[in-house]
Amino acid sequence: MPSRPERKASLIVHDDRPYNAEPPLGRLRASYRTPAEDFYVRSHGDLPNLDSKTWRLTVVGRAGLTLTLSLDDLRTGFPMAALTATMQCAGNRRADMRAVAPVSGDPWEAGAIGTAEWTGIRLGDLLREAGIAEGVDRHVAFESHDTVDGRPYGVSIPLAKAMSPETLLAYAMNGEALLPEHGFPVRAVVLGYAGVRSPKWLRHIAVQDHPSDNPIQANDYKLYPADVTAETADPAKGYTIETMPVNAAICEPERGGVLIAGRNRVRGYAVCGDRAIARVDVSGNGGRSWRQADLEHEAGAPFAWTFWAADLDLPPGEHELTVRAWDTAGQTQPALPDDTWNHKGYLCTCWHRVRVSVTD
Ligand SMILES: Nc1nc2c(c(=O)[nH]1)N[C@H]1C(S)=C(S)[C@@H](COP(=O)(O)O)O[C@H]1N2
Ligand SMILES: [Mo]
Repeated sequence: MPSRPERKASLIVHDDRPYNAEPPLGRLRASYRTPAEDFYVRSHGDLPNLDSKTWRLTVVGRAGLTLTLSLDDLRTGFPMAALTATMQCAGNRRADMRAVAPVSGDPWEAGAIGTAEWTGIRLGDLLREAGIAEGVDRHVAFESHDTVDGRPYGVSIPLAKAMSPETLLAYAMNGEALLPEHGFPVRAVVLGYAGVRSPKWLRHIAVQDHPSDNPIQANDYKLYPADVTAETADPAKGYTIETMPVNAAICEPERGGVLIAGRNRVRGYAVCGDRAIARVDVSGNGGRSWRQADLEHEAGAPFAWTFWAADLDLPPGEHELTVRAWDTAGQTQPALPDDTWNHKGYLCTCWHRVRVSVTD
């Protein structure tokens, strides 16, 4: 495994502190399971440096029942669970929205996404051990070791999602211990939801009858209408971002690339929170005509992205390549970033457009 500075040097770094970085898209498309060192890093505070030997997780379950667990307790006390799944930041592709009008936050390109095999235990198994049964109108609140504006990072998810088999507490990524920047020693992996609901560096879990009042949950990661500004935003009225919508990106060629006229292979990813991708359309002329991409589905990875590839015959000149995916509910993506623009720049799902020059 490359060292931390080496890993950082090979990513596109948006900020040093907090550390935020994404891989170049060509590298992202190179392997279905993203190597941990190529996986985007999104952090809100400083990266904690934790010792797995002294690390403990506290879980407040049924009234009066609190569990304190070591990493060994998790490994040996519960059945192991592994799932290949995609994690994606709600701010993925924000750069495209920023082109319409200013938005807050880092200008992520389409690399704030990655897919890994996550290994750990099912959160539901742990909650049952803590005396929790399925229930509506209840929430599972997490707290982490990193601090954001003087408070621990904290979010919550509905109890039903926490109890579902696709919600894990993971201690390994692609068969190896988590890297420090991805949440060592243990993080939640809430598949199909925006990355923000998958807290890293876990330290505390509580089942309660209201969502977390932590600012990350209560104020941030809300979807607002286009006419709401930073000044007028009322978090109580914003929609809490959970399940991710259908999205797709062209990874190769890259924006501004120079190609040779003739047949060119275009490759990328398509993804949808908790549904499968049914179809991917690719265009060599900005969406005036489309052709079908070949899809690479992975059996047994229902929460993971679909890789796609298509050959386009491109004459000399300037061209706009674009892609749109369809999910199994027949839903597709808006054409323009204007269609879903919001001042936080979340959930940018417009057709991904890549301008290239084609020479003889
Ligand atoms: N404790 C903690 N967990 C966190 C965050 C964080 O800053 N602190 N960032 C969240 C966000 S917004 C995303 S998109 C994912 C990113 O996970 P990664 O850095 O492993 O790719 O982690 C989530 N979990
Ligand atoms: Mo995120």
